[in-house]
Amino acid sequence: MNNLLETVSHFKTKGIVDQILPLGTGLINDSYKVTIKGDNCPGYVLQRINHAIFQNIELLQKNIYSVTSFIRKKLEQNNETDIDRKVITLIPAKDEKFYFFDGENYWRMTLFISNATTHETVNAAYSYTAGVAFGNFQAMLADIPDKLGETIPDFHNMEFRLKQLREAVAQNAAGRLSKVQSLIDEIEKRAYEMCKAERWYREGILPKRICHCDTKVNNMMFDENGKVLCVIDLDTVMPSFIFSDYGDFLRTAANNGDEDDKNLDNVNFNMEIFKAFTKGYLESARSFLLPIEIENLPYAAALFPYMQLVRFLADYINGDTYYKIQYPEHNLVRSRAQFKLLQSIEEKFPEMEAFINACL
Ligand code: GN1
Ligand code: MG
Repeated sequence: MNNLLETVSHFKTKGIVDQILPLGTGLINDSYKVTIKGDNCPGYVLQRINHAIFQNIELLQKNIYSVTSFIRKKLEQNNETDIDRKVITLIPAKDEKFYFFDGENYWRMTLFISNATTHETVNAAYSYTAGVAFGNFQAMLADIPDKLGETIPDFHNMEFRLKQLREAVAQNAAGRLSKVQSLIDEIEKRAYEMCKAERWYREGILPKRICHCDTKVNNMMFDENGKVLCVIDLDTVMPSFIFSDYGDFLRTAANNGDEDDKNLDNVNFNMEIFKAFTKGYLESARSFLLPIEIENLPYAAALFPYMQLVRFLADYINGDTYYKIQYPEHNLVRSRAQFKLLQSIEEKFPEMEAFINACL
């Protein structure tokens, strides 16, 4: 706590720190809740930014500032109340920067969002509101004047992720290749089809828009009545295909099992969640979506478990250098669970297409 306390002292916080405790289950950054004595202040979130992964902290924090200040302005224009719970508030450091570098680590602080919860699983009603919220998030950012950079270049570029996997396979750094050959064959069988968004982008028929790019269900804050307050974890907000946000939410929320479920019988695609989320998303995003975007929502639902499979498996083959793991085979278990989810989604394609058509 002493070092953390020292770190906090470099930011323009108010009040006297009471406690600093670990927060959340993210696989990339380390987060802490900073509570303040008395009850005038909701407290803060302190985060150590993983700068092996986010290599341009200046750009990262500039993106987040652009996005949060733009959303805040829109909320103010709409006369919304309780704005500090509906958008993230960055706390500047004493030198006015939105991060602090201690010579080794980069840190940032935001206002804690009080009386809000995140969920690892959601029911259909929550998924519907989440769909509306992500559609709104994209719609709100449609006319942002600032040009956002890619905080992780090629983050959701499927061709690039496959290239990384193939490089990992060629190097076989951890000697794990023989264990995963059948998964690699399954990946390669689907590779051409899964890269179609990149091809359409080059042909000029599929646009990039500002997306969140990490719409895991636990990156959304709900209030006490199950209403969505805001979207958190804005590190990856950048130009991408809308498939990113639609697909990654379903990957996590519509999985009956866990992302890293060891029991593959648990892992199945939940059509009730799919329907509720899709209905909400189309209601708020339909006005700006192109036909090619709408028609390919089922593809998006398959693309994200596929991409996550490729990323987890590459990390496993590389010897676990990217994602935090809890046990040695964790990335392999994650990979298998993503593959099972992908298979379950593939079986449901016709049903998904029929539902989307019925919504229109
Ligand atoms: C990471 O930070 P977190 O845990 O919400 C990852 C996502 C993956 C996800 C898999 C910057 O998200 O892209 O989908 O893990 N974020 C980054 O759980 O790589
Ligand atoms: Mg997260």
